[in-house]
Amino acid sequence: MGKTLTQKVIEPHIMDGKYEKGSEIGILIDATLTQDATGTLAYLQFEAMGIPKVQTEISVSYVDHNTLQSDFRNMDDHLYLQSVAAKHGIWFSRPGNGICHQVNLERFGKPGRTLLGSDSHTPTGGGIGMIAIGAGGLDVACAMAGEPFYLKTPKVIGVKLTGKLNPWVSAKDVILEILRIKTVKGGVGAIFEYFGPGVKSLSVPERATITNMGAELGATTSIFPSDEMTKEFLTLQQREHDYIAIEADKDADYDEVIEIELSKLSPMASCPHSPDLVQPITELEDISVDQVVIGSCTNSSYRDLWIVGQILNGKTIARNTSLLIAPGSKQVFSMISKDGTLTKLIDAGARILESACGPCIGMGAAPNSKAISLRTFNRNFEGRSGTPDAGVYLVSPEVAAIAALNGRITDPRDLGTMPQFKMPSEIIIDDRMIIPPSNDPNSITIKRGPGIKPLPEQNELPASIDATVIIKTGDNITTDHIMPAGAKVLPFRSDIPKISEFVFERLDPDFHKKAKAAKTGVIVAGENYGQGSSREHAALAPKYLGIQAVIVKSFARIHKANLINFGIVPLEFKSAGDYDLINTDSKIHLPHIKNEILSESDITGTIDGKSVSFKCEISKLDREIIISGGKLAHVRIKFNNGK
Ligand code: MIC
Ligand code: SF4
Repeated sequence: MGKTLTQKVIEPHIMDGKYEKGSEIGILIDATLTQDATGTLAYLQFEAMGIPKVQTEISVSYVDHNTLQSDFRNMDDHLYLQSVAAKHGIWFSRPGNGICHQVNLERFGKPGRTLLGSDSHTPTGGGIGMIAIGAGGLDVACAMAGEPFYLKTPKVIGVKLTGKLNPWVSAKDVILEILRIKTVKGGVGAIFEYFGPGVKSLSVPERATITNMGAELGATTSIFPSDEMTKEFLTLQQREHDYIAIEADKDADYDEVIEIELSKLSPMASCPHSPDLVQPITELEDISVDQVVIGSCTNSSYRDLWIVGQILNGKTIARNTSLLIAPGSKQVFSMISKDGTLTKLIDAGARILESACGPCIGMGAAPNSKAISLRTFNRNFEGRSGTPDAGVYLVSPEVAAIAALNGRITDPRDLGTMPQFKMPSEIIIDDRMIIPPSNDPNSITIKRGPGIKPLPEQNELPASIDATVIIKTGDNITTDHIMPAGAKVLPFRSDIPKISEFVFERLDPDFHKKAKAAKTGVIVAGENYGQGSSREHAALAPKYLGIQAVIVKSFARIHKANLINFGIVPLEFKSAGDYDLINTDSKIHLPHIKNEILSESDITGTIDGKSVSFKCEISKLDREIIISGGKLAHVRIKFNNGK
C-alpha cells in the first residue's frame, strides 16, 4: 500500500519513535506561531527554559486577540511580546496586521513543513500542505526550544472530493457537511486528509477554510496536497521559492474514507450551540436575523470579502439587522480598499472592524439579548459571543451577506447568477508590520507590565489524593465553559491568580471559592471534555485553585495534553455507570495514585466509600511529567539531575 500525505510529511520529521499506528512519536517542529492571548504564557515558559534563541526555522508571534485595550493590560502584553520576540529570534506581527492563521498562510506557510501553534485553529496551515497542529503554549515553548512534539501516530481519514461546488455553495459548506457526518468528537486522534479530483477546484484560502474548521471535529489536524493551486497562491505571495509539490500515493492506505461529491452540497448552517448541529439553509429560511458578523480565521480572505461586496453592492442592509465586518489580514484589508469592495461594504451600512479576532472571541460586538446572530466563524458555543442567551449560526460569507440584506435567513441561490471571482494577477505585498528579530539581542530589555504575574509553582504529585468534587458536568464541555474569554476576562491572561476567579463562571460562579475552600478538588464530566480552544489557562487556573484530577468519560486532545502539562491527572471512567455514582460534593479517595501512575496500573479508590477504578491512558513521558507536577518542573528536574 502507498503512503498517505500525512505519513509523507510526518516521517522525515520523526525524532523519536516509529510511524506505526497508535504508537507515540516525537516530531521535529519546523515553525511555530503564537497569538497574544496564549503567547504571554508561552514566552514566560520559554524564558524559564533559559534558551537564548529559538531553534526552529521560523517562529512568529502575532497580536490579534486582545486588541480591545480597555485598560493598560493588553498593550503591556503586546509590548512584552514584542520585546521577547526581538530578543529571542522571533518575528513579530504587530496588532492590526491580521489574524495569525490568515497572515501565516499568506506570508509564512510552506508545504511539507510542520507547524505548531498555541491556538487550536493552527490547522488552517493544512490548506497549504503543512502538518499544522494546535497545542498549549508550553508545548509550543518546548518546540521553540528544539524539543520534539509528541503525539500518537494518528489515524488518517481520507476525504475524497469529487465534482465541483455549485454557484453560491462554498468551502464553508464542505466542512459543515463533514461536521454533520462526523460530529464534534468524530475527529479525535485523527488527521483528515483531502484528495481526489475535486481538490484542484479549490483555491488555497478555500482549502484553509476547510482545514481551519477541522478543529471543530476534534481532529489533530487536516491537510490538503500541495499542487498547481498552491503554486499559484505562493507565486502571488511572491514566495514561489517555498513551493514543493506533495500529495498522497494513488494507493494510499487510509483508515477510513469519506466521499463528498461537491456538486451535491447546498448552503448550510451550524445551528446554536454546536458546530455539528448542521441544517440546510432551506430548513432555516425566514428566521429573523438581528446581527451578521463576517470575519475570523475561517472566512475573511480576499475572495470572501469580495463576494460579500458583490452581494451588497448598491444595496442597504435591513433595518432590523446590524452588519459587522473584520478583514482577516492587512493584505486583505488593503486589497478590498484598492479594488473598491470596501466602499461597497461601507455604503451598504457595514461597520468595519480592524483586522483581528474581535467578535469571534467576544471582544466587542456582543449581540442583543435573545439575538439571532449569523457569523462566518467556526464556533457557536453558548455565551461565546458575550450574550448568554444569543443563538449563533455559523454560515458562509454568501449566506451571511444575503441575510444582512434581507434581515432573515435566505438561500443565497435566490440571488441568481453568481459573480465570478478572479484573483488579480498581482496582490499587495507589504510586510512592514512584521518586525524581524533583533540583530543585537543583548541590547533588548524585556518590557514587563504590572499585569504580567509570575507563573505558579509546580509541585510533585502527592502519594494519595483526598478530594472533593467541585463540579459535575455533562458532555461536550468546551474550554469556553472552563475558562471563559471575552472582553471581561481576556485582559487577565497574564495573571493566573486573577483569571482563576472566572473558572466555570457560567456554570457555577462560586466554583473558585468552593475549590479554594476544599483545598484539593476534582472535576467530573462526560464525553469530549475540554473541546475547543488550546488555552492552557483552562488547566493552569483550575490547578491554581487546587484541582488535582479531572475524571471524565472522554477528553478532547489539546485539553488533555494541557492538563498533563500542568500536573492535573486526567482520568477516564472504566465503567460508564460510575459517572452516576458521583455528585458535586462527593468525596474521592485515591490512596495509591502516585504508585499506580508510576506502575501504569488503573487508579483505584473510593467515591463516597464505594470502590471504583479509573483508566489513566497516558504515555510513559506523560507519567513522569504528572509525577513531577508539570512539564516545566519535569524539565527542571531532568536538567538538575543531569548536572
Ligand atoms: C478560540 O478561538 O477559542 C481562541 C481564542 O483562538 C483559542 C485560543 C485562546 O483561548 O486564546 C483557540 O482556539 O485556541
Ligand atoms: Fe481568533 Fe476566532 Fe480564529 Fe480563535 S477562532 S483564532 S478567536 S478568529
